[in-house]
Amino acid sequence: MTAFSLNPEQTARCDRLRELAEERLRPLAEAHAEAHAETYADKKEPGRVNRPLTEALGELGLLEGLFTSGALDLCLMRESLARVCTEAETALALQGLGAHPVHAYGSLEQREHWLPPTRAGRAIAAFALSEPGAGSDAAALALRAEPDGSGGWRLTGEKSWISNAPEADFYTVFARTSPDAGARGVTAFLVPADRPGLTGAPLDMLSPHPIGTLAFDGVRVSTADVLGDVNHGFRVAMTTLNRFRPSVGAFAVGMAQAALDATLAHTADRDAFGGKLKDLQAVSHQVAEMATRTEAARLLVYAAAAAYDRDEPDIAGRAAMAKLFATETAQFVVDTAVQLHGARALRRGHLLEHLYREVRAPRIYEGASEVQRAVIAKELYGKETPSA
Ligand code: COS
Repeated sequence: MTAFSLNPEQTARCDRLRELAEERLRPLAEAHAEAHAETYADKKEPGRVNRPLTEALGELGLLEGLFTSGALDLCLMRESLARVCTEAETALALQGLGAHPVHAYGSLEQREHWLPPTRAGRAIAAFALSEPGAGSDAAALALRAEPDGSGGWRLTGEKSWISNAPEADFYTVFARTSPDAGARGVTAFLVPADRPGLTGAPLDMLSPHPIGTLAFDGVRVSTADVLGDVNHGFRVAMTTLNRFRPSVGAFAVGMAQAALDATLAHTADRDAFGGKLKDLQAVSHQVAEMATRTEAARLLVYAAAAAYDRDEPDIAGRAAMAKLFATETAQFVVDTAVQLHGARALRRGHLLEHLYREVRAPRIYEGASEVQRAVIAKELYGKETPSA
């Protein structure tokens, strides 16, 4: 293992993924955007699940990779796709986030029923943790799971900002089975979308991301629907996030790299003040800064993912550092890229206009930057305090 460069086989796989994204996936993302073109007018059509795109990810074997690859390979997949097609990247990631709890904690029946269609891209998965009153403070979640008198429960309450809702085919739902028990009173359930009493609505967000609310009106679940153990669902949520947080960083690195590539091309080509833009030190130093920070973020992401694959003890903190640094870096890089391009970058449909909208949410979802700092600090102070 080198610290840290990819081997030729990994580099070739990333190149191939970018080609596939270019040839097979981006046209499907563009066709979907075209079909929902009102999104770009003032009609504000919310983002919708792109089923043909998800099925293509299945046909290309990329969804299979979600369940067979290590965390580093997952990062390489997400970074490569993000450089070319953020919609494909996100569709892939959401299948992973929603289905990982089933893969890691599901019974044989649950896995056999749901994982093959999820891998094929025919069943859409979603991870339902956040609530109107519990976002960063996930242990405060209040969706009630009340005993139904026959060994099962009835779910009552709301979830919000759930990616792929309300169109997903199944949800990994975190509900409160023990009142007043905080993180120790949460249970994870696999809830098929067609359960009576489950409804939802799409939300219109800054970027065309499929996301919505869910309402549970006495939805019945049984012991066969539990993922893991009763009252141990918080662990299911946290370990899923440990796996995915470095890869959110990889998504951010992919977007930063795409913005950097566009900026290199533009500043080398654009005439200004009797030369090219890149001849201005104010410009070239900004580009150097963008490249340096992107590379630092990439290394932190790869290192956190490799630590996860080696099952090292301080995974939560390293995953948090990777996600924090990469998402904040991508925001800086994309914003600087917009600045160096000028007005053209803000035109609807420009790559950077798209990235500018896409880059904001990852600083919030799967644990806001403030939560990542809290996780890092907790781990630092939990360790033996060094003597002064
Ligand atoms: N990995 C494994 N286990 C973890 C963990 C992690 N990253 N974080 C917490 N846990 C475990 C703890 O070990 C503890 O277990 P025990 O009860 O067995 O001791 C339990 O979970 C509760 O931990 P803690 O008391 O630290 O929980 P808090 O209520 O303080 O919450 C944070 C911790 C803030 C880190 C958590 O609420 C969080 O991650 N919030 C953000 C949620 C999020 O990402 N939402 C977005 C959803 S996806 S879009």
